[in-house]
Amino acid sequence: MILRKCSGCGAQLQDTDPDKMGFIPNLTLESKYCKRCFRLMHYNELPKVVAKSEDYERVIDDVIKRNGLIVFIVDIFQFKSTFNKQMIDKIRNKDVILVANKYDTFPHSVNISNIVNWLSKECEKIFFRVLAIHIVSSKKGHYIKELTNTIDMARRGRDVYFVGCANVGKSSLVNSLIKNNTSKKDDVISTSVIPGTTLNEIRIPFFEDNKALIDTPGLINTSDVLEALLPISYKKIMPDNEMKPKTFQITDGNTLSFAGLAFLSFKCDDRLSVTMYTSNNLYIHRCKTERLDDLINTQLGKLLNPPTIDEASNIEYKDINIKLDGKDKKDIWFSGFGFVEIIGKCDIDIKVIKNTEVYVTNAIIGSSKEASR
Ligand SMILES: Nc1nc2c(ncn2[C@@H]2O[C@H](COP(=O)(O)OP(=O)(O)OP(=O)(O)O)[C@@H](O)[C@H]2O)c(=O)[nH]1
Ligand SMILES: [Mg+2]
Repeated sequence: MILRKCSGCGAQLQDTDPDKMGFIPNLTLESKYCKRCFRLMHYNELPKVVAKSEDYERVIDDVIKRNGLIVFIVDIFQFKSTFNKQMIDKIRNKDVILVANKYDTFPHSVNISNIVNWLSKECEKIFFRVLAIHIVSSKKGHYIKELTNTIDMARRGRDVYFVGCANVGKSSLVNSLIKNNTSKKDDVISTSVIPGTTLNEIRIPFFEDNKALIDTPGLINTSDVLEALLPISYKKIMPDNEMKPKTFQITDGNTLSFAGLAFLSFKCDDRLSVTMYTSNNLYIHRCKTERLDDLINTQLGKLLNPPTIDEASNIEYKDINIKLDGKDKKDIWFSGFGFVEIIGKCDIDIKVIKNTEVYVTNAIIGSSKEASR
């Protein structure tokens, strides 16, 4: 029996069961990728077999027993839902570099040091001590060199483990580090929009002392709007280039919606400035609150898409209320599809797809519009 792991997803290669992970029709000593990863890489076919919570738990529990440097990756666009407390508690006592990935999705005018300060305050709030904070784009290669230098300094003869929630870009980051530091031009590890693409630990010898970059399966976030939708909608929701924020002057009785994912109905005495940060592919709608029920009844799955008509039939919403005192600029984050920056005192009734976590923070973008790249 040949014991080999797929270089794309880490699953044990096997040629007996096409429905199980790691399947390849003819397993030989030269086999590198399972059929799933081969089809993903060459035909962009989305994976049907995905990692489960047990895969993440098994690997992370093993990783924390080892003496490695941890690179903890969050998605800057989904900071609040991917800065996961459960995971942080596991890695608290390790040497950790915090990496906020997908910087290319943020407006280019945002000052990078303001974001680093904001991230460092979020770490302080929960007493999470990290060696360094980096902001990168794995996709565009932004600031990968700076991260490589920090890893080199902090590693001290150890392996480097890449951990984080599913879909934050762990595998993309490992690919980017390899491409930036070797002659390789193509991705080594499989990546996709489907949470749970990496199935097992993947060890890639990388350093001169034969130590490795080690990719791991992500923690699947069940409080994410993606859980309520089908892959057809993922690409509309996940920004793939620089977000173009949309600012509205809002008065009492106005509603703003992120397609059919969330509806924010404002009550306020004075005019508010509201800026929506989300994928450019997501339709933003403004209407009078009194028209909202009618709009949802007639347009959900049509103008208000995602959800698609098929998805809409299974979707449930929840209602929440948020009051802002208007003293500071605030962000309201929606796990999966972005955030809204609000300046002004208001009371907001929010109708949002049930799986979505909603968080309020001080504004991440801050007041500076100074260009930094
Ligand atoms: N815009 C943008 N997209 C990115 C970036 N990095 C990763 N992505 C995309 O995010 C999605 C998830 O990337 P992966 O690298 O598969 O994420 P992962 O953390 O390894 O996910 P799992 O293996 O499921 O845990 C893919 O569609 C990537 O193309 C980035 O820097 N910018
Ligand atoms: Mg992965």
